[in-house]
Amino acid sequence: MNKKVLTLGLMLMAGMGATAQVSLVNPVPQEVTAQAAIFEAPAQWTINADKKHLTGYIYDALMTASPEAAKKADFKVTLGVRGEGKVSKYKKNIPAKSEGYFMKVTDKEVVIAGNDEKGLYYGVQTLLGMMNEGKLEACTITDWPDVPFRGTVEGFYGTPWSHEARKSQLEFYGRNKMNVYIYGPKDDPWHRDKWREPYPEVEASRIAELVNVAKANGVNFYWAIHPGVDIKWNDQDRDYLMAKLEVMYQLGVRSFAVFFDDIWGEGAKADKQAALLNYIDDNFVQVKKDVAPLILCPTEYNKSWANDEKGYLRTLGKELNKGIEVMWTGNSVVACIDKPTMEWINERIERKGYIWLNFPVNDFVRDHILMGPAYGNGLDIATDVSGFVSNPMEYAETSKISLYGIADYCWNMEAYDYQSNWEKSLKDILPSNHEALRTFALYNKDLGPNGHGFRREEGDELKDIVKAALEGDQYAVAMLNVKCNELEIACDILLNEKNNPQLIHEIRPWVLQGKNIAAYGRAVSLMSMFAPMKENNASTSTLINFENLYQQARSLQKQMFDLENNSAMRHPYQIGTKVATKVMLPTLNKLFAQATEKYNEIHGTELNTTAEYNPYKLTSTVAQLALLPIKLNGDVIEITPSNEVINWQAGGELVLETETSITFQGLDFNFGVNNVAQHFRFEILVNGAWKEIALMHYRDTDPVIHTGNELGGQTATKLRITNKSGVEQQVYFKNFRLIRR
Ligand code: LOG
Repeated sequence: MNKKVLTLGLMLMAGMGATAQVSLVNPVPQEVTAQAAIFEAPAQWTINADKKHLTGYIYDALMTASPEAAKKADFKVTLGVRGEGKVSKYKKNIPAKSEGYFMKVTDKEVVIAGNDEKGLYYGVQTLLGMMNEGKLEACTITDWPDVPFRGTVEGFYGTPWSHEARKSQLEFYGRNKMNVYIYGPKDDPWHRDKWREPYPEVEASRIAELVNVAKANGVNFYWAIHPGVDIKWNDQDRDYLMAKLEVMYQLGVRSFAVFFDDIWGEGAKADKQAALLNYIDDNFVQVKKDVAPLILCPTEYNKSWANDEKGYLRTLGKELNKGIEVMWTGNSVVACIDKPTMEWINERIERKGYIWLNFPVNDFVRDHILMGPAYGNGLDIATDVSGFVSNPMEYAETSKISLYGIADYCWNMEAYDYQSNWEKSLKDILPSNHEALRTFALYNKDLGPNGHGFRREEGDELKDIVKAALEGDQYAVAMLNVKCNELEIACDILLNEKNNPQLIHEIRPWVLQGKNIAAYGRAVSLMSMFAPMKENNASTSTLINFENLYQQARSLQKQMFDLENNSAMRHPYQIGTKVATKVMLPTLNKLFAQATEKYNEIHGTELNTTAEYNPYKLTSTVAQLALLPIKLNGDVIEITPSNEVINWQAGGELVLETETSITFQGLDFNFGVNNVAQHFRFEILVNGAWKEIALMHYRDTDPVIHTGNELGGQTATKLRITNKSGVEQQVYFKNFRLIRR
């Protein structure tokens, strides 16, 4: 008996919306012929397939449509892989492409014919995606992926994803036809700092489980090791590394990566890295036979850090065994990828680069959450890359918005339409309230100023209203008021949304800030309407008059500030909970100032017109430090940390300036390196003259740098830190805290 019948329990959902069913599928299939005939998905199906397809992950995926089986059904679902009798009729229709499939849907039957097993699996996913609303559409589909390896690298700094989050990701990748998940969270100790040690039992069993969940979703689970911080190029460390890989192999892992990013010194040598990788390839990958080609993340992983004279990349290109993949983040750490990017790197590494896209990762802008579309990568690079993976946020569920786009982009690049993909993604992630999610996400796309200079569009749809409102058009001001009302409605709906609790948990701090901004916007737009009026209705019984609205707006400015600095709410490493920073909030701040000025003019009052205020300014001749934002947390002035290695040139300086002089209480900062204080000079500007203050470490083993008692009580307007060593210093910029009195 190779027939099985299965019931589809999706009838309840029938009748929703008239969207063409094929258009629900993500990624967008390559070739579709649809007859525009939409019909109810039948309740029961007979499966017509070779026996081997009646168990296993493909069959299980199909069964997720309905766990119930029925005895009889006229509707037939034929499944098969090229070469099997059941699909021999369709031999010519099957695309000769890895992971490709042909599919036919009529009101009598469905045929899915894969070019290989994975193709069959993806055909099933297309069927499930199409049926999402209980209907099917008559069509034929010929489909295959453009990029052979597509997925994610969990490669960010910060809290690693939870076990539950990872399982949910893997399921999401299967549904969206991504086939790679690289496990490499920077803050998993056994990935980086304790790379020589095996995982403790609980962690080990979780990895073993993830390997299985990955398999069940057609995903390759790669485990990455990050030994570069302290590796010695000797046999002992090589053996440690091989032993660790073996332990991981025993847990079921069959795909491996070795990362050398964000390090310097001994570990960063190209010839040594190549020799190690080749050794692993020759003595592990090739010997085991069931292990995927190795992936290397190099130390010079982007063009801005590549030193052509020293030839690091060309050494890798020449010396690394041919099958080994080399990762690349583009022209800089955070960059979009285009044709020239790929031509530049591919020539040097003598193979196609494997893209590590640093989007939507937010570990360098932890005050922002990124909910915008994935756009800006060239649509013509499918044949120039060997793989394409995205580094997401530590907010796994929220990252799915952008990942939905990455999946589509990698599968069918030329047809990728990021806007329509984004609209679809919101429905996929929160079907019950996607409009509220969309409204909120509109204000959470840009990253704000950041050390990598990477920005995103946000608020383009507001540009006309904003321009008119700032020119005094009252209708436009009223429209801004409406937009703020919508934002508030969206935030309130989301706070009480029950269908995706993980998503709501992740975005909650920003939703609360969104409510503040919405209320602020309503107050400011009314201020703008009331300001030109001669009468200040203060004497009437209503509270709605300019001065009360002004007080309300002031209060909301403070509430926003308080929320930003609320230690229960903000990220422990970086102050701030920023929403709508690109267009809406700056516009409201300008309107606030305009309206208050106008009111002062008419009424002779002296209300403070400054809406947002940062009395601190950072400048630096060290390029990587120049753009780091400054935050004030009570009496603590902090410079936002950077994750990368800072190449601090000889004589390079960092200057912090304050608008009015401040009296210091203390200062400490951490460059992540022991005994490095001796290479830096710290000075403060007192009465127009620089005054040096000694720096020290409390212990040889503690990288934190302190200033001792000398600084306390001094008053200055500027401070600067200079590399006085005469040579470039490589340091981290882990934190910087100045405490004022
Ligand atoms: C790290 C990565 C981090 C990302 C964004 C790579 C290859 N490495 O600057 O772990 O999440 O940038 O901050 C990186 O991108 N270093």
